[in-house]
Amino acid sequence: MQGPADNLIVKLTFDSKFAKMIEFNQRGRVHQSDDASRRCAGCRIDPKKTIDMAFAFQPIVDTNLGETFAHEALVRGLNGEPANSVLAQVNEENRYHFDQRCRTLAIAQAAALNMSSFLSINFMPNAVYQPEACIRSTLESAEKHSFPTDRIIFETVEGENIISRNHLVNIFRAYRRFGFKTAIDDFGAGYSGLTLLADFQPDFIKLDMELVRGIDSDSVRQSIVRGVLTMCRDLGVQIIAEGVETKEERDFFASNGIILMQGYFFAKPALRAMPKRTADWLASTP
Ligand SMILES: [Ca+2]
Repeated sequence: MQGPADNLIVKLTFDSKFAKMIEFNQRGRVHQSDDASRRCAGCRIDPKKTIDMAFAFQPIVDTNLGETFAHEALVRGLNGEPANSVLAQVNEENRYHFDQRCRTLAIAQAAALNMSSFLSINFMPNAVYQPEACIRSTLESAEKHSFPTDRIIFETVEGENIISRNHLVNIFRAYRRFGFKTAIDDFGAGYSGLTLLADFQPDFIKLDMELVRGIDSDSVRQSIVRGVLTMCRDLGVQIIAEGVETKEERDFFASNGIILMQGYFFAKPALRAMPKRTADWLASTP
């Protein structure tokens, strides 16, 4: 015998601006249920305490236009303490709630700043149990704060702790279906590499700063990055060079057709604020 939950399937509908998740049964639309039996592992974990946090925003610059393409939301303590002081408090008990709260708070703070660029949010793949279920609070926050979901980028690194690459690829695919943009972070470093790209082609890859640093005088790095650029053009993936700190690094990427850049050369992250353009940034504006 089937109960109401047995007939429940999740469908996605999209209005003009915001993705909305609506649950249907065979007779039509039903209210979203908070029935504990249908909640997955993450929702059932009761965090011992909420971690205090705020966000700093750092621009990703479109160097062709001289404009801010996106702001990456970087977690900080309430008074701007470094990310590590916050991340050190994350454990098995609170990881799901921390990841969820990172998303909703980043969206709320970006909306409060009237951010009109893309918003790039870092997420933890091992805090996502079921992509479709675990995205609900993100969608609700976007709607509540009138922040369009098609202006949100989800970036992550393929960490050593994730359950499996298939899990991460499934998350990315689900997020793409929801209309979000996707990015592989720290591309070229450690676990974030070619085989992940072979399984999923995101909208962006963020070149790890170890490949960026001093590239203007390093022929090996230049060769690697040119190869990545050729590959990404074939795959329709856009490159973001992160950790750009000097004019020479900026000039190398610009002359090789890499338009999107992030780093201290343009602006440092600003706590609860969108950084103003630096003199270097203005000087490199066309
Ligand atoms: Ca990142």
